Parts: sequence; structure tokens; C-alpha cells
Amino acid sequence: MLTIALSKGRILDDTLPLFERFGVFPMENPSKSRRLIIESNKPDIRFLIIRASDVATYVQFGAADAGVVGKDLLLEHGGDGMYETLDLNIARCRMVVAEPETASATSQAASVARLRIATKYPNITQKHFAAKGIQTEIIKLYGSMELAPLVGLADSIVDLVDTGNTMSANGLKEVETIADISSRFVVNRASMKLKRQALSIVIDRMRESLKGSEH
Ligand code: PRT
Ligand code: MG
Repeated sequence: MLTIALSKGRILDDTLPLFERFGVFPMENPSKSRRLIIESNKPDIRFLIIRASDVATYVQFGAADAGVVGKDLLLEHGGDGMYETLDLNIARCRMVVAEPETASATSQAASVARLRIATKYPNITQKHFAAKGIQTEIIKLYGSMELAPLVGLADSIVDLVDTGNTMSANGLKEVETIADISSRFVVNRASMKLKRQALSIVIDRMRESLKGSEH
């Protein structure tokens, strides 16, 4: 049995078609069902439906053999205990540093004792600014980071941007790109040994599905 962790929302919407292309689909609609374990039409594959930010943890500890996770959450987690096998090229966006249009907080970091940065990604943020020798105070938030600079909670934010609409609607501008983000197919290290054959088939078929979705 292969247990594959997925999260609701954009990752689910973009991942299910990849599985469907090689004949694997969930027996219930995961976006509607309240079940957290959903069988597939194949007796040897099932899906776990969990929070996006928990996928890497389930895979790390082998509670799921594999999963689909955004590179943002994978970098933040650190990726211990798993292999990143495929770039699925879905749920693409960028991780950026942003600040109020009226400010130049980041560019003039030297003038601020400590730059206050609100983010859902404290590890990535800490590493990024440490590498540049900039002292930061990181304020961990769980969502709507765009609000923080508007009400004086932070000087700037580290967040994801796709169209840029959310940033501009809130008077923020991008200052710097930290990374290009897309979703990855990750596999637990022990599962890769113990269930090598079954996992190789899924990885190969996913790779084929990806070729089919290129245009
Ligand atoms: O909600 P929960 O805590 O369970 O998890 P989540 O919010 O991380 O899940 P979800 O489904 O929102 O995001 C899952 C993954 O999608 C992320 O981990 C990213 O890898 C990827 N992804 C791709 C994005 C975006 N694009 C994106 N635009 N995740 C979030 N956003 C948000 C962004 O944070 C910002 O608030 O959308 C807003 C910006 O969008 P634009 O188009 O206005 O720029
Ligand atoms: Mg969300």
C-alpha cells in the first residue's frame, strides 16, 4: 500500500489531473469529503488529505510514503527524511521580500537597528537575511502577511506572490525575489527502499503525465 499526502486547494486541483492521466483517482471528491483518508480506485494507493504545511512532516516520519508539497514549505521544513524526486511545475509562484510602496526599509536596512519582518517562513527568512549580514527580528504569522506593515507590526514581509494583485491592493511593492516556487513530489527515504518498485512506477508515470501536460 502506498500512502500519498496531498493538501486541499490549489495543490489538490493541479495534482489530481496528473494522477488521473495514468488512471488513478480518489474514490471520493477530496475537496468535498470530510474524510482525511481517501481510497483510490487502485487497491494499493490511498490519499491523505492534510494541511499544506503538514505534508512534509507526514512524509518525514513515514506516516505518508510520498506527498506533494510546495517548495516554500519544503525549504521551511528543511526536507529531512525525504527525497525530492520531481518538480511538478504546478502551483507556481515566487517568494519575495516586500515593503510598503512609501518605504525603503529593506534597501536602507543599515539605518534601522533591526529590520522587523513578518512571515509564515521564519527559517527561510532568517537564512536569507543572515547570508546578507542583515539583523532581523522575525515575527511569525500564519497568514495575511500583507497586513503587517500596514499596521506597524513589521517593516517588511516575506511572502508568496503570484499575480501581484494582493500586494498592490495593499500598497506593497516587491523588493527582492528569494526563490521561484513550484510543487514537488517528495518520497520518504525508508519507503524509497522498502517500496521501491511501487514508488518507481508512480514516479515514472507522474513524469510521463508531466510531459503530457507540457505545451
Ligand atoms: O491554508 P493552509 O495553511 O492549509 O495552507 P496554505 O495556505 O499554505 O495552502 P494553499 O493551498 O493556500 O497553498 C499551497 C501552496 O500553493 C503553497 O505552499 C505554495 O507552494 C503554492 N502557491 C502558489 C501559493 C500561491 N501560489 C499564492 N499566490 N500559495 C499562496 N499564495 C497566496 C500568497 O501567500 C498571497 O497571499 O496568494 C496571495 C498572492 O496571490 P496574488 O495572485 O495576489 O499575487
Ligand atoms: Mg491558504
